[in-house]
Amino acid sequence: MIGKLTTVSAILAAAATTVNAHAFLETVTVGGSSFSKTDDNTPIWAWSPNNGPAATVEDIDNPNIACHANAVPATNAPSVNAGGSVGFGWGQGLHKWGPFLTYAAKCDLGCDPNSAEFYKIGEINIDESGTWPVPKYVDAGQDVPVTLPSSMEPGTYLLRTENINLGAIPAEIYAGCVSVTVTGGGSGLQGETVTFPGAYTGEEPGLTKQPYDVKGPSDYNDLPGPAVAQ
Ligand SMILES: [Cu+2]
Repeated sequence: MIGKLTTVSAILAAAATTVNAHAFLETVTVGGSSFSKTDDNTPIWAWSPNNGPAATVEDIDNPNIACHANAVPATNAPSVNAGGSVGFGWGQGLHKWGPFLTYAAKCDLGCDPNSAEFYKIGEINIDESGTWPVPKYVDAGQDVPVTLPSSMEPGTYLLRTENINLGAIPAEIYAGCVSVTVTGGGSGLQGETVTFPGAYTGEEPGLTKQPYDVKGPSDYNDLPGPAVAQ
């Protein structure tokens, strides 16, 4: 009996671990200041922690794909210079296989993330040594970085950080949003814009690739979404 209970407990513990193998955007570092999602003045959009991805490739038109479930706009947009960096602090528990993408849309506080026109401004792929960015940054306790293009025109932006989990069937998309005020800058990003939902069909090679087929960036050179804007 004790043995059986122990086994059941072990199974429940394993199941709990599996369920918790999901994570959300918890902190952000903007212009040298760090904010937590629980801060009153956080620029991180609030969301409902539904213990799952924002969307999957079978659920690709889910509006939650923009900024996670039931996202609510932040009320603070801290300043950062165009050409500067932003660090996304994802919680531990993201899956190991997949890239990080960063998108940016001109979007005032209170804007609708589903109608925002996003440029892609960053991609972090598997590296030449075969290491994906989750183990490289998140599991190592480091922020996932993006450098804001110096061409960005000044204004309020919605930054969207996205992690794709190629290891699940269907593949999962994790997303979080942050509002920032870009200062300085240039005459505007050049490139294609997309909306979320709308950016992906779910059938892109970059969303359907099997992780065991990816040993390095040459095996995964078709990340979903538009080219990185200049
Ligand atoms: Cu998962």
